[in-house]
This record gives sequence, C-alpha cells and structure tokens, in this order.
Amino acid sequence: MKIDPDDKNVSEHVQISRRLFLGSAAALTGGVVAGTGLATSLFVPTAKAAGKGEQSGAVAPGELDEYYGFWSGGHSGEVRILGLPSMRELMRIPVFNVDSATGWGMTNESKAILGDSSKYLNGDAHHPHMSMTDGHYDGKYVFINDKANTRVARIRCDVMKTDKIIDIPNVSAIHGLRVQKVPHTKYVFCNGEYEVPLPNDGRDLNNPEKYFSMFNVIDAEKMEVAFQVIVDGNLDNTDADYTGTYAASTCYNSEKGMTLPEMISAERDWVVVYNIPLIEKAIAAGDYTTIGDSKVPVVDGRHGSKLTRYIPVPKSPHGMNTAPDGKYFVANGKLSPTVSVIAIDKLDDLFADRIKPRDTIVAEPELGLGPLHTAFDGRGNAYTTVFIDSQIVKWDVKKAIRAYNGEKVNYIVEKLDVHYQPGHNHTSMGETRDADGKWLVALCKFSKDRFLKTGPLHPENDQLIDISGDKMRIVHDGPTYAEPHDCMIVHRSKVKTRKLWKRNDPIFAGTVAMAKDDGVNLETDNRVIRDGNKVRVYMTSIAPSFGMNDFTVKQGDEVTVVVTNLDMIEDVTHGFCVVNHGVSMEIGPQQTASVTFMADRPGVHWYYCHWFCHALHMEMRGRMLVEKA
Ligand code: CUK
Ligand code: CUA
Repeated sequence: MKIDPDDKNVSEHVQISRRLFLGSAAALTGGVVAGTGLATSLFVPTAKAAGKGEQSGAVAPGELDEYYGFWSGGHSGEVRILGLPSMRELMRIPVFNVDSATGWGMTNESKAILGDSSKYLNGDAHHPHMSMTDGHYDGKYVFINDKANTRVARIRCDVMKTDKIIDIPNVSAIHGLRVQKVPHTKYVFCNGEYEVPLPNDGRDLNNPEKYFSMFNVIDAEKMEVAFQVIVDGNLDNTDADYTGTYAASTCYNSEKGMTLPEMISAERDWVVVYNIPLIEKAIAAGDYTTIGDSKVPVVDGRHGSKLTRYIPVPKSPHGMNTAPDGKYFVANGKLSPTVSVIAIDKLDDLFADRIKPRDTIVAEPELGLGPLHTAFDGRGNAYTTVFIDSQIVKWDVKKAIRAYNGEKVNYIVEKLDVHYQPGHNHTSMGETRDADGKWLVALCKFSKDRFLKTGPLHPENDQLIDISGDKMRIVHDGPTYAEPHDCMIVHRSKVKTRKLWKRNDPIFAGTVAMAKDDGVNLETDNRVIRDGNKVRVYMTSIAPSFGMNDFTVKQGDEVTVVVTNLDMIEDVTHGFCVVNHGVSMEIGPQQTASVTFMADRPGVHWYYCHWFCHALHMEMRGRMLVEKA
C-alpha cells in the first residue's frame, strides 16, 4: 500500500503562516490590533519559534501541530490520533471496539477485516508502533496488540483505518508488541503473556509445569503469523534492535506461579533474547513443530536452545526499550528500583557462549520505586517512569555505565514529579534513529485532583513535558479516557494521508466485486436486486441526497445496503443510518460501504445521513418500505 506523494489526493502539511500574514497585516494597519486578545494569542510562541527549554504547547486556532501522536485506547479497544504539542485529539480509529459513528464492527467491510473475532465486542489495545525502514518511521502502517482477545491489528496510515486483524493461535493474551526496525518492518514481534497448555484443548488443566508462553513473529505485509517461539516463564514487553538480528522480551513470571505470591517469589526473573536469523535458519532446515490445528511453525526457545538466551535481571521487570543509538536494551525493574542496561554488541558473544548472560549487563542504575518504561532523547539521556514515586527520572546512560564500573559518579540528572503514577512515557521520534529530544509524554494512570470531578471514575492524565532544555518542564495536562498504555510521537513529515478514497481501495474491494456480480455500476446505478429473500440495495450519495428516495422490501428479507459516496470534495463524509434497526455506517468521499440487517418489521422505516454534510443534511433521508409477509 504505497502512496504516491505526487498524487493530488494526498495531503501535504504546508503550514501557511497565518501568524506571519496577520502580523504583517497588523503592521500595515499601524498595529491597530495590538493589545487585543487576538494579537496576544497570535504571538504565543509555538514549538517552532521557541528556544531551548522554552517550548510552548500552545498551537493557535487554525495552526497545525508539528507531530502526530498515536495513542492506544487500552480497554476502549481503539487507537486515537492526537496532535502535538497541542495534545488536541484529532481522530479515533476503531480497531478492536465497536463504533457507533463509523459503523466499525457493523459494516460488512469491517466484519470481513475482523473475521471470526467480530463476535467479540471488546479489546484491550496497548502498544501502537509504526512500521520502519532502516530505523526511521516510514508512515506505512501502525500495528497494535489486543491483550483481551489475543489479536494483532494493522492500521493503514494513508487512510487511518484498520485494514487487517489476525488471531494469534495457541497463546493467551498478546501483550508487548514492537516492529522490526532494520532493514525494514518485515516482522512484527509480539508476546503471549499468559502461560497455557500447548495446545490449550483441555489437557493438563491443572498442571502448570506443562503451561507455556510463546513469542510470536508476524509477517507484517501478509499479516500472518510467520513463526512462534516457546519460552520458559512468561512474556511481558518486547523491543527490537537496530541490526535486525535481536529482539528481547521481559519475563515477570519466571516462577510460572499461578498466584501472586508465587509470581513474585524469585529475586530475579529474566530477559529473553531471540536471535531472529538463527530462528529463520532453524525453520528453513525443518527444525520445528506445529501445535494443534495451527500450521504455524513453532521452535523451542526454552533454556538450552541455541535460538534464545536468558539474561537474569532483578525481580519482575516490565518495560523493554531500545536506545536510539542502537547500543542498549533497557529492561525496567518494576519491583526492583533499578533498570538493567544490556549491551547489544555483546549479544553475539553471548550466543557464541564466549560470555555469561550477566556479562551483557553494563549498568543497573537505581532510579526510584517502580520503574516501568524508559524513553530516550537522542542526546544520551534516558527518561524512566517510576510508578510508585510518581516521577520521571532523567538519567545519563554513559554515567550509569561508569557508576556500574565502580566510579563515583551521579548519573541522575533530574527527577520530575508527574501527576500521578506514570506507566509508559514516550519521546518525540524516540523509538527511532531520529529521536529529536523535544517532547516527552508521560501517561499517568491517575489524575486525582488535576481536573474537574467526573464521579468515581476519573480520567487519566497524559502530561506533555518539554525536554528540549536543561530542565524538564510540564506544559500541558491532557485528560484521557481508559486507558492509553502507550503512545508514539511521529513528525508530521513522515505521514501522508489521502484526501479522498481511491475507488479501487482493497478495504471495499469485496463489495465492489459483489456489485460487479450483480451487474451494478456503483458510480451510476441506484438499483434493488432480489436474490430469494436476500435483497441488495445499491445507492449513491451526493450531498445532500441519496440516489434513492425509497426502496421496498418484504418482512423477513435480509437487506444489504451498499452506499457509494460520489462526492469529490475533501471532508464531505456521509452516513447511512436506518431508524430502529441498529444500523449505522460512515461513507467517506469516493468510498463504498455496506451493511446487512433484517427487515423484520413491516412499516415505514426512514434512513438518514447521520454525518452533517450540507445545509440540507436534515433532508438527506429516504424511506425503506417493508411490506407485510
Ligand atoms: S504495559 Cu500498560 S503501563 Cu501494556 Cu506497555 Cu506498561
Ligand atoms: Cu449527507 Cu448528512
């Protein structure tokens, strides 16, 4: 799904400097607007204009943000797009949830993408990550996991819609997810979190010794599981290196405990490191098995395997983060006040058994209580969230290494209070080679007193922090609904979106093929096709009317309505909603969308456009006449 930047249908973010324009206009009029509220707001320094450590989160009305933020929606199941630094919510992308506005989970196109899992109405989306080429974001896809129903989804960034969702077999709950960064995102890596019997078909029900987790590797383009790796313990978070060779996951339950006291009994758990080329070789050599009905090749990566290594680290680690210089994996301690810094250039020696697992650890700085995730600024500093202390701890990686080697040196640069209990944090471009050290977002799990009260359930608090200067500075509190676990911040130059749908878009290709079979030209025809008690209603839409003012069906018919939006104007989206039938869908300009429902009650049933599209939007409606059976 490459998009052609020369295509006129692709949006460019040319920032017309209204400030400059209005500023010179003000000069021409002798500064008459000076001193008014308008003039003041016009001269609020923006991210671009500000100097080091003085960035403002203010983006004036009409001005564009510098970054896209992709936020996971946690157990809301969706992905949200924010603009940074304003933290304005720009869009929601339904993924694992059902969405009333767009009809996601109701339309035939979305059900085809959801596949068998369309029966689930919930999801738990944690880790959104964009595809990369040579360690740089390439603007193609965003991948995200569903912990609740063990799925992985792909979002196409040209239209910002989910285009693939797959179920991961023989594992329970997909948690950590990252992309292969180098040479490009051929694979998406994701962790099965919980331990289950293999296959989980009723055998070994109460025999945890026979339970396992697996590391899952997905072919990013085909969206199929390429292979799985059985591991000891369980798996939490993961990240990949910048050579394309290694990926690493944290394990918080090396004990394979089934209860909380059992899970936290050991003083050390571990990081599992996977050697991807070795695993590929093993599979090519036929050195794998399959599990149950699944055809996915499964390799054994348990202790003693050539394909993995286990690096002991203190108690129940959580986050796993690769430094943008490609030198380190950082495993975040959670129950230990430390993070463990693993030197990636020592991993070849580890796999060759020239060194011991702990010899790969080059620093283990003590940061505070409950380190969960670490981000980087590209200037040698790391920023770790400490959950219990409610702080962001900025630390110097090189100094932490010197301290580990016995030197008396203070590696803590600054501790900043955040509000409150942060989980993930993320820096602008910080998970790529292009880490630019401008912004840090702290995703705080509690907001307590930061906002007007909304009853027992409070929003969370995503805080925007200016890290461009010597001191960290909070510039914005951003209330969010359950529950952004993670986000990523992508410079807008990396993202090119379409203004209109392409008529041959694969998302609705199935519907186009159905129309072709029915001899219907979607761009011109408004027709009803009866096929037994199945009725297909094809209509067009151009603001402010549908191509059909009414259609007639019989009680008991299964009705499929296909709407093709012929509008060619950017931002003119229509909706199709049938009153009292639980039917609703979005039809963007040049899009075709369809929905199937039962005409189970005789009578007059109005359908209407629910997307405000025109001065005569209220009049954009028609009748479904249902004859008595
Ligand atoms: S996890 Cu939620 S705060 Cu799912 Cu990345 Cu750490
Ligand atoms: Cu079309 Cu409202």
